[in-house]
Amino acid sequence: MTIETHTHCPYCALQCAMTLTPRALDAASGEPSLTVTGRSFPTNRGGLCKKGWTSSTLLDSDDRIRTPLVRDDNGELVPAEWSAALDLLAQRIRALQDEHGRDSIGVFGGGGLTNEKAYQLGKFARIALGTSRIDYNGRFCMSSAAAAANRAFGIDRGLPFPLTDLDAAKTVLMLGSNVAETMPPFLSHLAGVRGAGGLIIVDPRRSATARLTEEGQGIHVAPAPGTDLELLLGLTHIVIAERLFDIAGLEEHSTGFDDLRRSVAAWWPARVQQVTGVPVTVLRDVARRLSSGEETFILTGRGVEQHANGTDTATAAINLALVLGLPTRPGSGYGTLTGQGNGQGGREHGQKCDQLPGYRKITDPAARAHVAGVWGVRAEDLPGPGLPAVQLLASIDEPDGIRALLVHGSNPVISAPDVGAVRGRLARLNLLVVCDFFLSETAAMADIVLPVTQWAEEEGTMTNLEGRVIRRRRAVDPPDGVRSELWIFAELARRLDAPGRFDLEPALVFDELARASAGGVADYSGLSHDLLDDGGEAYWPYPSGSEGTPRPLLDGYRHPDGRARIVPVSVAPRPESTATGSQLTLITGRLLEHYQSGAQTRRVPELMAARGALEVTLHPSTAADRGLRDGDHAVLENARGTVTARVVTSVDIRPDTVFLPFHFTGAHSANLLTIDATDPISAMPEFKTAVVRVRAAAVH
Ligand SMILES: Nc1nc2c(c(=O)[nH]1)N[C@H]1C(S)=C(S)[C@@H](COP(=O)(O)OP(=O)(O)OC[C@H]3O[C@@H](n4cnc5c(=O)[nH]c(N)nc54)[C@H](O)[C@@H]3O)O[C@H]1N2
Ligand SMILES: Nc1nc2c(c(=O)[nH]1)N[C@H]1C(S)=C(S)[C@@H](COP(=O)(O)OP(=O)(O)OC[C@H]3O[C@@H](n4cnc5c(=O)[nH]c(N)nc54)[C@H](O)[C@@H]3O)O[C@H]1N2
Ligand code: SF4
Ligand SMILES: [Mo]
Repeated sequence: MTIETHTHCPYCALQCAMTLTPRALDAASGEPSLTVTGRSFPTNRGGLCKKGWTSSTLLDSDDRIRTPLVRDDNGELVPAEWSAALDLLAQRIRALQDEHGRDSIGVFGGGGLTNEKAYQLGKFARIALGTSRIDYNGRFCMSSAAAAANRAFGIDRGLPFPLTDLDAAKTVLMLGSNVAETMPPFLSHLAGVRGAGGLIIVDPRRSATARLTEEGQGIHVAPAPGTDLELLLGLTHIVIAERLFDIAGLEEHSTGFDDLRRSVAAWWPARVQQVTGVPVTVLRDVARRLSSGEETFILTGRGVEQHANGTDTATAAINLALVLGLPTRPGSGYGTLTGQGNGQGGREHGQKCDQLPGYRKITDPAARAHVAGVWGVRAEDLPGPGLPAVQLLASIDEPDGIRALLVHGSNPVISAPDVGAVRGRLARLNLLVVCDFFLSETAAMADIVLPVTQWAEEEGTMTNLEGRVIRRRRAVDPPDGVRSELWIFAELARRLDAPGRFDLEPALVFDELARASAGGVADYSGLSHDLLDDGGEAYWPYPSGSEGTPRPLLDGYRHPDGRARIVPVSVAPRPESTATGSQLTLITGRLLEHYQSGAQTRRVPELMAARGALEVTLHPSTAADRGLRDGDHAVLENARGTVTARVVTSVDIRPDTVFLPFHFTGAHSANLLTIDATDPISAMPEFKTAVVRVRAAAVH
């Protein structure tokens, strides 16, 4: 009898449902030991993308680390026994704590960790290490959208509605999202709106998603990179000036409209056209479509959020949605598309530097008392807020900064902004520890590397982009020599004489997480592995005794008075002046075949065969000006770094703009060029734009 396991994809937040079926491993053929098939589920409807189809390859990969590695006196990483590696690690942590204090140990988590691991990591940092210095890669991903939603709605659930609500949409405005490459099965939910001619994609590139608007299926709006805030202020100006909205409803459900009206007054259409390059006629057309009163959605992605003004831009999108009444209108909505597999759950359970489980604030005395009670410690012994990711990494060079970093589920040597500087800093740490399945670029720099289980080798839960909590299931035994992260936390906690429990069983950790979250914004207290195994629809908030909440905003906003906050925002100077003369604006993003830093997908032969090397996209005229043709090599440079890439010319990009994906390594890392300036509210880095010069590379 074949035993099938019903689980979900290891990669992105769509968390497509899949079935894993064992097959005899034929070492010679190199075929994976599990076959993957798409499974019917409301989000992916049986579909998977290339990354999902090939995901099981990595379970059997020769590149897997199967024993702890410790750097020896010659600077080489050499295999070690688990007990020896953990003893050494605990001893080195204690020595650094004795000399430099508890905040000298930093922790860097990931939005791909299960809820159980993310929760336990936050607890481990606060009560086993006693450090405030924990943050995670979600700071690079969701922080601006989260900050804007919390401020406006009092709750941050990426999509506050099930994806299937999109099926009946008549108009969808998507800003800075390329779902055709980043979540391909998502497209089934756009079929209806395309049929209605109402898909509006805002992207400076004619991306694969922007091309879905062709042949009367919608509009592609291509503003100058980094001008979405002005665009949104302009659209709001038109909606207000042309009275395309219901003012009584707006004033009943929100506060701050008068300030908003004043703040958009100066963004008349001609001025917006001048700044963004989007014609006045298009602005008016978009504003009127959004105001039709039919099923209408506004969605944002990283293209508008990953800027030093990302929170304000997301806020401007929310303000437009509020003026139009979308968040509380049944059949319509506002949302952001969460990115990493557990990007939603990963931001709720305490790996953020300012947060305790249940999306509680670490500065709130009641939250501290509740969580300390669950953990069995005194509230006064919990550390206070720490530093967000970019500042955490920068603190390595500061006298009272971190001396050690424990990395769980991220590869910042590729994915952090200004990685040239990050690489230097990590090399200056006294102790770098990385838990991973592979020797990622960050693991390769570590003093201690601990090999962990992969997705199909462990139980747990993930919270997808809709706020739906789903089960990750174990389908195969892990290889000898690797351990679960929950086991590593427990073993280290014991060696560090930590208070509190560190359970090994994911179901028990989940039960504790549920208790810790009770009464918080992200309340999971009514959930358990058993309940999820029964296949119910489980959207948080799911307080004990309730049924879950697929559409939390239809019950009213989560501020005490039940009203949304309209926060007027304005345009501020950019961290780096706009490209002038022969300079170009670099924009960065993703390719269908690769996931994030590429630590996983660069190890899948099929994906590498499809996309094996870095390519820079240039407009043909821009290339010609520099004597470049398709297939040539170009050098991109600025004060921070130099990147070489093969040239691909395309009319899908503006002549003043170039595009690089950030999935590649060494001199092909786009983040050698990005700036570490951050948003003042969310601490999100300016990943999406940088000023570069481009020239032909010397002959090869
Ligand atoms: N294949 C693949 N899929 C993924 C991932 C992956 O690495 N690979 N990662 C997952 C994760 S963690 C995330 S966060 C999501 C991200 O998913 P998306 O947000 O869809 O991904 P990006 O490609 O980063 O950015 C989207 C678009 O923003 C555009 N853009 C750049 N600058 C600007 C700008 O100034 N304004 C506007 N309006 N648009 C701009 C880019 O041209 C790009 O097409 O994808 C998830 N899915
Ligand atoms: N220029 C530019 N830079 C960007 C972006 C961009 O658009 N442009 N996007 C940003 C965004 S949105 C994101 S989300 C980040 C992501 O970038 P990273 O944080 O680097 O994410 P990954 O590449 O997914 O790294 C995950 C690492 O952890 C390992 N891993 C996976 N699961 C687990 C687990 O359960 N436990 C442990 N211990 N390890 C695990 C993987 O093998 C991999 O090495 O990149 C950001 N960087
Ligand atoms: S869209 Fe995302 S979840 Fe679905 S198969 Fe692809 S990577 Fe996996
Ligand atoms: Mo992300």
